Amino acid sequence: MAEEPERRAPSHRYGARVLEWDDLAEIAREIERTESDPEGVGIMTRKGRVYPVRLNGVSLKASPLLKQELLSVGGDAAHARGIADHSVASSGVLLLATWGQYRRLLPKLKRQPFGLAELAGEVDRALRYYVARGGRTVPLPHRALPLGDRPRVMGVVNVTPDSFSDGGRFLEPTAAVAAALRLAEEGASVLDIGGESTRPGATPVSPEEEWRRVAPVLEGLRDRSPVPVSIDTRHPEVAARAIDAGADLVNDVEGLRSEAMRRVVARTGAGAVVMHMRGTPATMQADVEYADLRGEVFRALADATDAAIAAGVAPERLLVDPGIGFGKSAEQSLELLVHAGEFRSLGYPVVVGASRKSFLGTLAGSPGPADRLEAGLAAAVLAAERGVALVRTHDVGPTVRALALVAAAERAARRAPATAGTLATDAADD
Ligand code: HH2
Repeated sequence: MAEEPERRAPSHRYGARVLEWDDLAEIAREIERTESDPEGVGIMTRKGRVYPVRLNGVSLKASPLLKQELLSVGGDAAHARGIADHSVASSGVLLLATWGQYRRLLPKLKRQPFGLAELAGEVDRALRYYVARGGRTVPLPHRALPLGDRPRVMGVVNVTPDSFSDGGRFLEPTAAVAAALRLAEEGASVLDIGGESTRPGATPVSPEEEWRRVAPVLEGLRDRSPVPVSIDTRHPEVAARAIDAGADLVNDVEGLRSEAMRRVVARTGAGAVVMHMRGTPATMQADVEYADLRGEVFRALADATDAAIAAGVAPERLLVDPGIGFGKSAEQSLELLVHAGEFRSLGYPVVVGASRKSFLGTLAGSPGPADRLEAGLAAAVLAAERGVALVRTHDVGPTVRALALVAAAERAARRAPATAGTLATDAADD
């Protein structure tokens, strides 16, 4: 008779458990629980997480030096194989280092040639912006917008006959004003009013017609909205009149690419959501090929915000948005959503609009916009977890309730460790 194999439960003598953390405070608290030396908590916290930083176009001369310097502080850097045999002129580089290793690397790089000093400044800023948490207030012409204290919601009201999810519902101004005020009551921190559909292939609307649609709604909200109002427009003349009529933000799906739009925003002191879109709503789905989707969107947003600042727009009034669904396939929209946190490296609050969009239908199997609430809530939670400051949605009440859980989880993660003093991230003593 065959012998029964011996059955033994696996050993859990040490309770080996892989920990999940994100926030430095969380790492410090876990290290404290080992009853480690308080000084060690600070030192080890800075070793508790690797921050991968992606760079483009690092020269043949700079790449090996960068790798060598990073290896010397205990990190590493990936670059093109062709750097070694000089078959390429430049390379994309991926830096892999802990906070402490960056703090030792960056001063060294600042003394190096071949553009490494400038590169160090950029890496330093990206890291600081990425880890920066906490609330701030965006100054706006009529009302201020608090952001960053918790994930907040931008409620959408489209005063159009043809918007993809709410077209025709709010063409009557009193209905639109009532709907917007209801969204504010449900917890929206901004109301986004649009008079032109920008869904793929939508018929463009003249600025006159767009203004005819939105003017009475803005007028109705001017003294009644408890929260800032944003005008969703690509037309500078509509933006200027809207700000005069009480709007605080310009939500421009063309990312302030028009010089006239940049001038309007600069002159009025309005805030601006700079969204990424290649081409126009009529043409954007014709070419959805990207060699490096996130890299290209990042570069375009960096260029657009730089141009806005050069035109006189105050950086603290800018927000950025990767433009989900605008010239992107369903998979590309998903990629931008799950990596939305990377855009925080630009230093501006990140906005994401996924609500009811077709990629949710494609990926979650919900055919019509009306069936996409649950997938939209999941998208909002994914975005908020990644540090997106403002989620644009048609479904305000449910989204506010879903994001309250994300806010509670964040508060718990950021609870200060007992040895808070040791967390001064600039100390270079690891
Ligand atoms: N999406 C739409 C419109 N404006 N603005 C920002 N910043 N981000 C977005 O993702 C975004 C946006 C499209 O949605 P909707 O307004 O509901 O539809 P339509 O363009 O058909 O009116």
